[in-house]
Amino acid sequence: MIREHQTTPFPDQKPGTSGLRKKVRVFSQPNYAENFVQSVFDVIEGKQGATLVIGGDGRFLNREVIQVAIRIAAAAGFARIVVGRGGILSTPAASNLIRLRRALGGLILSASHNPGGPEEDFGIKYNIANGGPAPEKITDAIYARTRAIDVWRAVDAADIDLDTDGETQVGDATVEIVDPVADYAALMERLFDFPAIRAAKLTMAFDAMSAVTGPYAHEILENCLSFAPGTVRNGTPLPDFGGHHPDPNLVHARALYDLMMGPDAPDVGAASDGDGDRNLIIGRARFVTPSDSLAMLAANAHLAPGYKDGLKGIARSMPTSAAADRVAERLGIPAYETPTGWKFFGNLLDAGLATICGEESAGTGSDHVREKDGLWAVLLWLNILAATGKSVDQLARDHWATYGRNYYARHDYEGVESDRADALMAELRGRLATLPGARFGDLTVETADDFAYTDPTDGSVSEHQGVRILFAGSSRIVFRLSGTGTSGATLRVYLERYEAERVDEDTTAMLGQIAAAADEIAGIVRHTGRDHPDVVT
Ligand code: VG1
Ligand code: CO
Repeated sequence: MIREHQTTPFPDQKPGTSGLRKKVRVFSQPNYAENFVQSVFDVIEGKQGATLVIGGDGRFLNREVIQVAIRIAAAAGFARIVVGRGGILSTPAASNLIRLRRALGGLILSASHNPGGPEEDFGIKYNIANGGPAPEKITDAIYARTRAIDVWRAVDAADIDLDTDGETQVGDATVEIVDPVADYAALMERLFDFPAIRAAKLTMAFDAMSAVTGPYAHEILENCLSFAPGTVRNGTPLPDFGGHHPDPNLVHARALYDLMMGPDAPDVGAASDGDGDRNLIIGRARFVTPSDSLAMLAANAHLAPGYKDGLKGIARSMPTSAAADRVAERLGIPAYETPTGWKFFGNLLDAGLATICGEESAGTGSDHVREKDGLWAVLLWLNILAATGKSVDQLARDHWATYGRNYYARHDYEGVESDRADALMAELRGRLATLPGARFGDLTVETADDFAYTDPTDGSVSEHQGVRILFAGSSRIVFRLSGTGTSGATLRVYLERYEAERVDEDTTAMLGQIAAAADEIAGIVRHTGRDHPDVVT
């Protein structure tokens, strides 16, 4: 039996860079999750008889929202609902499952790298049939629907057992509980040379950060690839990620960083985030920035079986450094520059224009799914190290000797009052026309603009995607506000400087002048009242 539940709209259900993210106490309000899930289903077509995939990163509220979503999906006409056992699916594994099962789409329950627990964050994201995040056209329609919704419908049924593989009926829908790891592990085994990785006998520390990649890493790294037991650390997903931020950067994966800089470092250090789509790569005494990692993976991808025929193109988000563009140029393939967020890569991948994509925020992936993929990046690194016999440090040095180096850092100012952050961006946008020709220390502004993107496949336009200041000599500053936070605003300032010859310098020193120029241009201290960033990555 389907029951109708009267409701009223919430005004704040606008999806951000990657789905709807809110504090758990916001999501726990009566009707809050129900309204959003129903709004998704009200907007998408073709539900009758279709398949839906549901899974999440195991954070606080995951199981409860899955039970609700199953009942609403069954009422909406889905015939089959495929759910990861225990409610677990990493974001890339969910993307793979959507494609494999020819599902209409999927609900991924995660707030990714944001912390979890009763006082922290939860999120819901809808992915479409290609396995990728819904494009803006759809997220805008979902938002519009959340503003008008007055009823949600659910099959009147009890919670189902999420922990036992097999099928259950909920109304007219069949709910299928599946192994969250098996299909994904099989895909990785097709793409990479597992025997060569085994034979290389590399040592590694992988920090799953008490988040979703634990079960995937245990199976793939320790069971399939024979890395020593204990290679995977923090390998059990916890609802509050052990009280940490599951964000694989130098601040939140500090223990891994310290290990890799110390005398007992293994060959490779790696980590992934809450939902398994980000990656951190650290060699022995060598941190690789995500922008460099994208370039190095693209330059060497042909060494892995899945990419032996080469790449069709490389795409990066606008704030990501231009290191990958130099690789594309040398390979004679196109380079694409998109707004921040994986949803902008989907069309390029579907159209066969790009094979590898990446973001400065530790996201790298390829056309094997339609999400960024943390373990995929780790495995591609391992495959390349095994095929070349080089260390991470050697590979990085050889890369810079060939291409030059893009020194790069991102400065985050977190929890800034929204009004003050908005004022900073508005003032900056107002000044853009006056900047070309202006000098800041040794730096001369060449161009300054507000990035707009026209999708080459469907012509859709996305404006106001970040302010770019380009200096003579290809140094660059980008300013934008985060679209994934749940309190206040986060100002992101991206600093970049290219050097063809001087490739072995200290990043902070190399970026000092550019950082000073960023404050002078945008008035960061004046607007935010902060004299240093909260996080530097
Ligand atoms: C951030 C990153 C962006 C990434 C997004 C989702 O967005 O900058 O590159 O795609 O998070 O990543 P924003 O709007 O806060 O800058 V994940 O791993 O949190 O889904
Ligand atoms: Co993520």
